Amino acid sequence: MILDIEQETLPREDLQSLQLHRLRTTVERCYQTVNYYREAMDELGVKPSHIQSVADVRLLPFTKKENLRENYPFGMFAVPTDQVVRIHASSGTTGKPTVVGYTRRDIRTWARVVARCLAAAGMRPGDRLHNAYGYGLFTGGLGLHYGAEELGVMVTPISGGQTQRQIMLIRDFEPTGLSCTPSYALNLAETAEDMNVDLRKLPLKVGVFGAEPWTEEMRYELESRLGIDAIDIYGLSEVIGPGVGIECLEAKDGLHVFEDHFLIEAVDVNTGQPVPNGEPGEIVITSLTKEAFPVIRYRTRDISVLNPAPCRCGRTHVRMQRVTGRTDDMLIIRGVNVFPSQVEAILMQTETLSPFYQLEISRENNLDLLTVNVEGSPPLVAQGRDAMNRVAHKAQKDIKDFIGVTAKVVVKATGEIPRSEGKAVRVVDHRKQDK
Ligand code: DLL
Repeated sequence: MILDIEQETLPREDLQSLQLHRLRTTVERCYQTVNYYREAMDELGVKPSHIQSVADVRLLPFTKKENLRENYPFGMFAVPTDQVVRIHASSGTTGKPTVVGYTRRDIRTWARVVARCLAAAGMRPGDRLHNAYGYGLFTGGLGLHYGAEELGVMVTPISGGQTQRQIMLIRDFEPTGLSCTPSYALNLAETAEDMNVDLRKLPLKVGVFGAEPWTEEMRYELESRLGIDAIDIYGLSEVIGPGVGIECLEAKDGLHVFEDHFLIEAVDVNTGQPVPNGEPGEIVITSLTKEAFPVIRYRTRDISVLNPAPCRCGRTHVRMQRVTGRTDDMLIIRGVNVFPSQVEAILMQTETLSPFYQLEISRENNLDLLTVNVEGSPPLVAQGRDAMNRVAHKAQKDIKDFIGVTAKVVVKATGEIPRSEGKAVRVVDHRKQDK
């Protein structure tokens, strides 16, 4: 029997009545205990008693990252701090981090949803997980760690870095699962190849990869180089950390969001109005069971598409398409919108290129210039500069044809692009430094 599968296969009606009960409790608590929520609701003239159905969530105000920052560090907590047993924080590119807190029960809830994720990825008690997500304020390491223990999986708390040593431990401990960012998984695959360790011959069977956008092309690359099924896991510290949703092993087609804990909407980025299922929108999440740090209609800035169709795994929880990027990752190059993941897809379809790449943006004569730096495959690099330039031209043309943006592609030798140990730095924007 798969852990918690009854909750994940609830008929919609039963799920909605559970959601409504939990939503009302959450809204009531937020209103009573968090100044920010009370003021924001009062401003809209909404009272907790107005929530009569799940759809009434739309009456509630949105919460944005800025609102969390304004209440740094503990102003959004809905319990006294002596009931908070853990904090995490998201790094944030500018200024202060966003701090999130967990009660003892929150830690249990979190462990449970991550355990469900590992189960959906095919892991079972007795399996072993090599957990290379970073431990610390980032939620990846400890999130996967507690989830693995909850499921009854033996976990190696290796964190990121010391990649050669990691390969040695994978060889010696024989984990069946690997959890890390997809970019670090690629780094591990390359390092193993350099060390003449064939990961495909080891018991490793599944990778639980997330915390950054990645593409189907990258899935194929990781699956074939590691000899595993690569599964996409989603989450964000503001909502709980990893464990908001995951693909199932059966379909690998959209991430099931655990709707008994998280109420999910997709809205138009500009108007905030709901978009119909099947259309892209910004993902907005309301937590239904969190105590210390509940969130009401949190604007994730992640773009995805919701799909309520039944899944062949039997789960009834709605699926969200893999997140291709967040609104603030979107580059606007001479008026054309580009997500780094679109460039990734094109580069990875070119066999003579390796999957290590980085985008650089600069400004020349008042025009934005996008440079795509990508490593050639070792056989291409061996052929020399002319061959590398020919591939660069072809990739440049593909990027123009498929994305519509003019980019300069530079094919580099092996090892010239920095390797990732956590979330990969996909974009270096010189315009920001120049200002
Ligand atoms: O990245 C939590 C996490 C840890 C998720 C481990 C999965 C695995 P934050 O550091 O707060 O939390 O960053 C959250 O990362 O809003 C997305 O933009 C992005 N992200 C997370 N998972 C995915 C994914 C963790 N599977 C932000 N695909 C989110 C694309 C993802 N983007």
